[in-house]
Amino acid sequence: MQKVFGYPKSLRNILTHYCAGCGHGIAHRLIAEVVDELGIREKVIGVAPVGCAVIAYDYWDFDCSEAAHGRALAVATAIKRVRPQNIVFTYQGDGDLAAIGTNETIHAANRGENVTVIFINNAIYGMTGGQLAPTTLLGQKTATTPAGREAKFHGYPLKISEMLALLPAVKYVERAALSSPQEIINAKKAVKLAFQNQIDNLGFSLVEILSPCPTYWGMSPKKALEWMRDVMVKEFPLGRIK
Ligand SMILES: Cc1ncc(C[n+]2csc(CCOP(=O)(O)OP(=O)(O)O)c2C)c(N)n1
Ligand code: SF4
Repeated sequence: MQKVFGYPKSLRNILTHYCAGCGHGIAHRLIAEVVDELGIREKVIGVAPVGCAVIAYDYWDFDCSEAAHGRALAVATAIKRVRPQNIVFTYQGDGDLAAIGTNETIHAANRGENVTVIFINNAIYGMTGGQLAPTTLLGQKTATTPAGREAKFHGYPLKISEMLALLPAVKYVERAALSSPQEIINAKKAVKLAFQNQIDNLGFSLVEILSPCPTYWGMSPKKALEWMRDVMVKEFPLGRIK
């Protein structure tokens, strides 16, 4: 019988620590599938973030490093410059990439480092208890904005992808979502292109992936998918930005 579906070699078959309905596990799998399909498992080096994905390296079956909060792109820059033959990517949440790591993110992008960035935007700090993130939506209730985010006090949701797309050294930016099977297929295509660009030496590529956090959105997994589709994508429109 022809085999039509299998477990990615780059993903370990172990129990997940993520909450029910969390998007991190889906995003991990997409990366594992892409690494397998591109045949780069022996060359790839992932840089894991802080946040709920801090132990992403427990799930991926290829080489990984860890980085302190927000420093993933500094670590990735160093690895890629010392070992240009490797394929280097960072996997970062919005707190990691767009708050504490804003400096590293902007300057690595501005230098056009030939690395791949997978940016998981769940509009909240997951690991530390659901505080406001730069990407939290206006009106969204979090542990630190119990009455909802207000522009006057907390600023507007930060659109990192649109900001980075303005930089001349940035090659590719796309926003995808894990809100439906079709969107997950689109997200995988974007992740694959972001890795292929690095293989082709084209420079900095970033894929932002909107990802559900049912736990700190205070929603069921099903409602979280609906909220992404009906509300979140209006603030963060999907598609290729650059
Ligand atoms: C330098 C530093 N400051 C603060 C923290 C605490 N901390 C750990 S995870 C986290 C938030 C992570 O949120 P995000 O990046 O959005 O990832 P998520 O958990 O939502 O996937 C914070 C503030 C830390 N680990 N290191
Ligand atoms: S807290 Fe949110 S981001 Fe963290 S594992 Fe749970 S659902 Fe995922």
